Amino acid sequence: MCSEFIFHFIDMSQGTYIYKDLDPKSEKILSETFTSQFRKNNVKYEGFFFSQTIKNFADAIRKMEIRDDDIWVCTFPKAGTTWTQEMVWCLANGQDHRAVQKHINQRFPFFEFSTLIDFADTEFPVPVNSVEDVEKLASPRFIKTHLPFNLLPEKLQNFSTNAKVIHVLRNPRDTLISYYHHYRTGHDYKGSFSQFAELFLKGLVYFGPFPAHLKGYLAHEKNPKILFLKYEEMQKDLKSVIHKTANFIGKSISEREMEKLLDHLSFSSMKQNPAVNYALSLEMRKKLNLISEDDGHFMRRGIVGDWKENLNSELREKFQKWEEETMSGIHFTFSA
Ligand code: PPS
Repeated sequence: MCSEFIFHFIDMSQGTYIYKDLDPKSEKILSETFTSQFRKNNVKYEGFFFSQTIKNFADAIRKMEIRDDDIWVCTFPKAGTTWTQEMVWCLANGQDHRAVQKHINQRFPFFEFSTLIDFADTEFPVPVNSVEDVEKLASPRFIKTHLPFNLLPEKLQNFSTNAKVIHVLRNPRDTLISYYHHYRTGHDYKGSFSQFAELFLKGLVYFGPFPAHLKGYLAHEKNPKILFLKYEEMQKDLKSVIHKTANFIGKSISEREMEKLLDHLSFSSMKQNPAVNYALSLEMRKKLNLISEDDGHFMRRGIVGDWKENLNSELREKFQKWEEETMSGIHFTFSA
């Protein structure tokens, strides 16, 4: 079965939260707006927000063997992960490879998927151990992860193999908007946008806090085994990003292939491509009444600066303060 189906069967019921040191307002938002029988007991683990299920996998993840020909795409959620996965896979395998039509989750699986939700009690056809599944993949492996740097396999963290890591960044304001829609359509979140923004700023969304996630990777900016890309840069000059990425993974691309790839990776093509647009997942969720008929698309707007239309003056102020407080030491800018 196509692993896209993993999202289909998540049901709603009350969960409890054991996140330590949670302020009452956040506790209330979390317990009232973000509940599911598979999401009981969220925790702060090594500084990051997770379902408690992370604890069942963290050791295996830490000790995992890394292969020299692995390619890892590591991102904070909604940074342009799928876009980058498709670019990398096509560069590595060629766009004419017949497997390009397979779902991206099969070609480039989501490593820690099983840490997000507790599948133990379900009868649903979901990957019960996505970590083990990835460990068993044939080489070369293409692996997607949202894990913060300090929770990656140790051999990736210490760069002791020739595996390649590609990290993609997106400005936090657009990330927030995109993540809010993802939570609504994929995580059964029932709260308002402003409540979600509150959780995001406090780092109470999966893989948050955003600044710590960013800093964990940026600390290795000078390491030649890790390539940093920016969503904004991909929007502005995808051709240069493709060249840079091809170079990083040791591939070349002809002008003809480049034209084809640019077309394949355009927002309009990807929005229509069932291998990457997650449309089946959303359709199924609509049929099961988990989300409403008009609830959107995974390939939603695909623009830079969406926040300008979505953050009111109060939230802009909050964001500005938060950015100054949490990211002022970072020399990195999100503009292309
Ligand atoms: S996830 O769930 O973390 O894997 O999501 P991720 O793939 O990182 O991010 C989804 C956002 O990326 C946008 N996207 C694109 N933008 C421009 N061009 C292309 N080809 C493209 N492909 C994906 C997608 O629309 C989501 O952003 P928003 O802002 O929600 O539209």
